[in-house]
Amino acid sequence: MMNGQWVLPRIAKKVAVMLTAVLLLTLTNGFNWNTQTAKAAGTTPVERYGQLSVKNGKLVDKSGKPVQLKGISSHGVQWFGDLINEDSMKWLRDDWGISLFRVALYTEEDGYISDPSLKNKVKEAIEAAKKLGLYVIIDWHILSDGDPNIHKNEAKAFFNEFATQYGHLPNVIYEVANEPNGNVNWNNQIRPYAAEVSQVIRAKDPDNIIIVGTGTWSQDIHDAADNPLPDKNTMYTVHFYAGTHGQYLRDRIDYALNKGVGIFATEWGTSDASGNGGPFLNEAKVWTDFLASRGISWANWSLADKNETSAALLPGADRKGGWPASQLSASGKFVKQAILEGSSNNGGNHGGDNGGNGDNGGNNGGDNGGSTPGGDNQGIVLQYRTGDTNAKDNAIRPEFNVKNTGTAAVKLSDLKIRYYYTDESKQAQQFFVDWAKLGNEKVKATFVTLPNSKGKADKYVEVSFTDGAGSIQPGGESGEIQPRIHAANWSNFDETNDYSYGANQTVFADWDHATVYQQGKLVWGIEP
Ligand code: IDC
Repeated sequence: MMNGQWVLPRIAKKVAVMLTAVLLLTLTNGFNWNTQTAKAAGTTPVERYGQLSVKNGKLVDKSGKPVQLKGISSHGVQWFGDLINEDSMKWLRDDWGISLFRVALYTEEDGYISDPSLKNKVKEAIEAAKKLGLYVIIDWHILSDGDPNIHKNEAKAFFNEFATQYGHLPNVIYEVANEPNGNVNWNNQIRPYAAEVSQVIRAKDPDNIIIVGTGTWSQDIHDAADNPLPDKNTMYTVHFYAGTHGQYLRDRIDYALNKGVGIFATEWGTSDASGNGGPFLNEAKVWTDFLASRGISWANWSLADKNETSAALLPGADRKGGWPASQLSASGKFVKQAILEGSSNNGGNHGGDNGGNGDNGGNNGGDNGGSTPGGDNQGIVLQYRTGDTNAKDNAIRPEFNVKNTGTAAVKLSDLKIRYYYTDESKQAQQFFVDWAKLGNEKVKATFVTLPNSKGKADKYVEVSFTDGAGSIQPGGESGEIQPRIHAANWSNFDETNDYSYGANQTVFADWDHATVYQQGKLVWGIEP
């Protein structure tokens, strides 16, 4: 039964994602943003903001005002270098409103270490950025070489050359280690490496921003926040992929901001962490809104026409800009709009002005003070479908499947799923499990009445798992869980006003209107 059923959900998921994309685009097309270009405004981003620095954990312009830079990252210059040129960057500035361009110089994977001539592409991008008045990130893109110390000597020589040649330009930003990963951590490997490379840069360039990658593919910003580098114009890298990383990582950002360190999202994608899957545009919107509210600068992955979700261009796109909508991927369209929305390229309205790192305005669901997220899971995905389409009968039948797209096994007993609804009955609630692949008896639930009802929710059912339920392996899933909820007196519900109800989602697909917690930390979904 399971096997037969899973084909359909996949197709349906694709359709659902496409519909979401269409809906999102339709909605955002209605927005009335100012599309004035840099040219029309008469100034370029670098003319407006000038020399950047870090003040109280914020990126600020020449006059000390917070600034949020937004733009795009190249893909690997060894593969998609032909998309990096003055024409394409000019187009991105004038049509997309970018203020920032990142050049990804892979060290390995046929990158700089084996082909040093690739640095000429970086120079070409810097020269173009200088002409166009764009900020440019020189990204030392370690990836398969998880420990930055492996190529430390090459890094020092490289940054010495670039700081000597370009350090006088206000355009330049150094990113000294894209994504440390594997058996490395901040205090033992990354920080010492960054201190040494920074010294080389600072000997030639006293003030331009240096951005340092953090552990676990630049997700361990809390470690950097606990022991930052002494250089005052240093910021720390957070990377996220909307299909993989959620609230726990936003909480880490707030933790770091509250400690007064500057965070820069030099790379993020609308896909999952593989660069493919999705696009997860709803989750991406939560992220871009969050970054805007905190005034955090970002570059999207990536300017490529590779056949993968995170690539902004469709295969065969023109190499020199001039891209019509028909050459943009769903991700590219979303990202272009996210850059244009509230873009600082419309004349002096700094996106970061409404940010603020001290007061989080309750956006993140409360206390992030002392608690860094402990778990290393990055990949819980909740899929949902409604088990019946009668929204006004006596049953609520939310069906779930939990996927683990992370790299570590996840104990089911560490997870809780919350499904939010309005309880018309005002009675005690009954919970049954009609079927669960992992064993009906291993699924438990409690009901919680919200102290203050929130629009479409005054109650939630919290589904949990017994110790005997076991673990979900990386790449694995729980399999279907089919619960049923009734009021004690079997009276009817009205599900049409329920926050977590998806009337049209009759086949499994990702669902962010129900939430998942791992050891009490929100790891999936959006609370009402
Ligand atoms: C991915 C590319 C993909 C390429 C792969 C390996 O999208 O085409 O095959 O690298 O080189 C990162 C990395 C970034 C990854 C990206 C998506 O910084 O190099 O690009 N990603 O996997 N960190 C998290 C995700």
